[in-house]
Amino acid sequence: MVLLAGMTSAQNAPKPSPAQLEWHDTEFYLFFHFGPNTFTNLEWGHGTETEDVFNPTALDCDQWCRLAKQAGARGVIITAKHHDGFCLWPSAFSSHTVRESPWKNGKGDVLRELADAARRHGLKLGFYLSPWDRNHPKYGTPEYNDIYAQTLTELLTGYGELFEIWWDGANGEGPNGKKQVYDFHRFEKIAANLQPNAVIFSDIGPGCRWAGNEEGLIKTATNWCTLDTAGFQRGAGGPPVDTLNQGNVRGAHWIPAECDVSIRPGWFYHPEEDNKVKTPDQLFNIYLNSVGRGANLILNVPPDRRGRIHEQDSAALVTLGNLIRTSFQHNLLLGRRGRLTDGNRATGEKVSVGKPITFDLGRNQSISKLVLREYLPEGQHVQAFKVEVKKGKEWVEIARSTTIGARKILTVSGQKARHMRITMLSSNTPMVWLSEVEVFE
Ligand code: FUL
Repeated sequence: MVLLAGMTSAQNAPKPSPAQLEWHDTEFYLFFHFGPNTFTNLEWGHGTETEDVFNPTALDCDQWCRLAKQAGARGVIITAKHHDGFCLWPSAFSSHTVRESPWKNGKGDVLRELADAARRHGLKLGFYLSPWDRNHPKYGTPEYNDIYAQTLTELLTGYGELFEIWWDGANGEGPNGKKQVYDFHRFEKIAANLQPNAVIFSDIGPGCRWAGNEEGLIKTATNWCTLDTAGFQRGAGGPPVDTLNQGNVRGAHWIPAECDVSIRPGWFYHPEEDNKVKTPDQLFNIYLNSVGRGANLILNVPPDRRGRIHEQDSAALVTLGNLIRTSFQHNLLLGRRGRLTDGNRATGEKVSVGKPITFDLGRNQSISKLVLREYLPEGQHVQAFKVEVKKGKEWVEIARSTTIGARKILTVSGQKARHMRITMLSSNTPMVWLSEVEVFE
């Protein structure tokens, strides 16, 4: 086959691994920032705090998971170790852990409690393990890589199957601070061996990428799951934030975006922020502009000093869950046009660019949301598309957008129609694969 300049063969285009495909289906999960900062009221603990500050009075991981389910989340990720180095489990490679704290007389393990609760509630589990460590005496020396590798191994072998591992790029060491040269290659190999189904998050993957902001948003309609990483590093050496947000058209690697945001201004719990919890409408808008633009959403909900999700946050989560459920409850197209409407993301149909695909809703119906999904096992190819409905004899355009990927949600409130057609306007390849088209009232 002869390729025109700038055209990628569908065969050569990057495609998601089986682990990434599953990750795409996870879509929305909660993040829990919990540790000494919860008690000292800091965002970045210094690593010098004494372990006795950590003492939740009524830790209840079942409550966290119950709320995650009610919010419509499919997984949970916790800060096993944040930048202060404190380990929420009794790690053999640190003396700054729950074991040295008064909580449960040093016999507790937050990760065990969360892992058990997550399994009881059918939620996937992931761990954040900060590379930057302000406590560990070996930080800044080659031996710290051994410590990190051993610590990672503990996490990957002790708590069952994980779906994601979170590597934060932040490092606040000043000009005279310690400089760690991380052996990320070694850490990636350990993860691939011990947890092949876990996707690694960092600024540049390899499993998924930071979306370039902490507002939880894909900021324009465009979001490619592909990214060029050559010449870039994690942390300060990452690609420009706009590139992280949009990805690269025909990028070399499948590294989809994950949007992170906190339900409160801070990542950790601060009592003075109890009245600054985002409203359900704000959260739903974030959902539409992350999951609805083909990214995954990780929403941070920091447990308080009791070790419970605060009442303000839990109320917002429950209403968010209701908004998501009711908005996407009745797919008016379900079963109306073969594979594209079979409700099964594991099936797809090949579609020609420029040739409209028509849908019949059976009768005149109100339409407020459209959902399109590309068939990801074949990669991501659509650059632009439009949606029209029939008004009398005329086809009238009601929406036009760029990229589809894992999921594109379009809000088209106030439309009424029976016949609808969708046309792919441009793409990386002459044929594209779609998986689902859905219409909601
Ligand atoms: C940042 C960190 O520095 C924050 O404390 C928080 O963990 C956030 C998710 O990532 O880089």
